[in-house]
Amino acid sequence: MTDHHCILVLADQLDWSNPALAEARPGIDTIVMAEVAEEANYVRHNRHKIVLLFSAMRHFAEDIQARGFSLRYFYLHDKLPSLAAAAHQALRETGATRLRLCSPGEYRLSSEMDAWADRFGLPVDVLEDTRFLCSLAEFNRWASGKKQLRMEYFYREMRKRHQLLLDQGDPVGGRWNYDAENRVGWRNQQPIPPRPDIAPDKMTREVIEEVTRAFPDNPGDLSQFRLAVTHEDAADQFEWFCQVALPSFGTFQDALVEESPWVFHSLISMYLNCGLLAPLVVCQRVENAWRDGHCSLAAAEGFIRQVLGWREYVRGIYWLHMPEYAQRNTFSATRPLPEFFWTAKTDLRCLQVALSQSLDLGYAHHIQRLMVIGNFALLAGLDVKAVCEWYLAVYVDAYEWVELPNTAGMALYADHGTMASKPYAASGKYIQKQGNHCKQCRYNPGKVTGEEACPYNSLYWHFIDRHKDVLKTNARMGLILGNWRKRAADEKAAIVGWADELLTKL
Ligand code: FAD
Ligand code: DLZ
Repeated sequence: MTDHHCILVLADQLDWSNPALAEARPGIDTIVMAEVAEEANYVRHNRHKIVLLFSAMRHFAEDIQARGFSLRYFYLHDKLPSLAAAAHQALRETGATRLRLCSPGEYRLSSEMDAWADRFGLPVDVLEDTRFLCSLAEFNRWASGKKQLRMEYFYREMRKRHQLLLDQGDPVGGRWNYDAENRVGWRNQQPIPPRPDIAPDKMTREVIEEVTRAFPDNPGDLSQFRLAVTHEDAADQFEWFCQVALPSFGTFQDALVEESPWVFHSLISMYLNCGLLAPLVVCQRVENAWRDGHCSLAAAEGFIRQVLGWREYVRGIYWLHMPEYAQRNTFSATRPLPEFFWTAKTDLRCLQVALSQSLDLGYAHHIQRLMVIGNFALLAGLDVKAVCEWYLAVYVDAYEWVELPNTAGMALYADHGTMASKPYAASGKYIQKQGNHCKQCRYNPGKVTGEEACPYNSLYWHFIDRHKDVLKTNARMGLILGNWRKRAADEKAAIVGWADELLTKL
């Protein structure tokens, strides 16, 4: 008799290229999916993320059955506590001789799974996740022997390997990177098109009701839930981006905008990260948009660099350095997370906008995450683990493999430069330059001390002053440290004293 296997599919592995599914045998194997409390509660997840995953799982489950597979689906109300409990129960019910699954995206789960074979008393095959464009072995090979890793060089290799934006092996247009053209600040230059709405279908409406009941204290305003939950709808959303927003994506990639949470961004990270979209497909589609004359090279290259470069790079860094990476804290930052991270009640306009949309929608674009919220956390010396946990909880696209290097590494410089060549610390002037929040704010980005002064300004100098010994080892910080050193002692004392007062009030 043929051996019968159970194939466990996690909520962020919802595609047929999932290696465990690719080998599944209809009529023989049982596919197992489970909505479980442990995964929903390991941080206070945004309800948008829970609805997205549960509804996408239920829609994918329909597809699985339509293709003739047996399915064991555990609903939240079945009250299976954990993925291990669900897998174990499915193995017992079906009498399967083996469990197979694609390796998970978080170290926490991956190390737990090491004990599953003993616990279940049968073989457990954890297959390499082949849904990325760079395998972990390839990344490790690229990283090996290098004193310092930089995304830009990795990205060039990836462009060559996947034949993207190349002209006979050279970068099209003669340059690898058009970032310098993608930093225009927002001054209401053009209308921002409204996003096409996806009305939740019956299945999603049921999930919304269940999640509202089961997670009453989690962030997320579900009356605003408009995410795609199927491959088809995610592809339509991405196509809308390519046709309507992509031409302006590059130019305003770093813009901070009062009127729109999304600006011209693609809004696809949540789909890429759970399997509703595939990274190579979106890169190729964007390259074709450029080749068809639909967008500038700066827009196409800017987009492809994010997906082919940054997304793959952060994953490589995560698995290269875990579990030690999660313990790093360059600046020994331990200040507790202020309550307003969970309420958005702050009179700093840029921070209030970024926090409230993060809590309500589970979305903020890169510059809001990095230069508004992350920058504030860096300057204020907020506890690295607490900040990382907040990011993991709040965003619909957050899984530790991508969240941790971005938050601890890029935003907080807690990894001492593994991700970023210098801390992304900035004063209120940067925020003013990039957008129009300051006009609505009670603070003045031109002032450094006093009740009207933008808090980012004195906090910025406080950060430079308190970490000057660490920062002076970084050549890129030399100019700014020199400027600070040259200032009069009483002026420095006034700025540091004012920032101290602000920090005490936090
Ligand atoms: P776009 O701006 O349209 O970019 C296109 C795509 O590029 C994104 O969908 C994403 O897949 C990819 N991308 C862009 N930048 C990055 C990056 N730095 N790392 C990885 N992929 C990238 N992204 C996540 O997917 N999950 C997270 O948990 C996450 N946490 C972050 C935390 C911090 C502190 C920072 C600074 C960034 C974080 N990012 C994270 C990266 C980035 O902010 C989001 O991918 C992006 O904002 C998602 O919106 P979008 O789809 O509209 O992206
Ligand atoms: C994030 C999440 C949530 C909220 N719920 C589930 C779940 O009920 N079942 C499941 O299989 N996966 C869930 N996930 C995604 C997992 O946490 C994810 O697979 C790991 O974080 C690894 O990336």
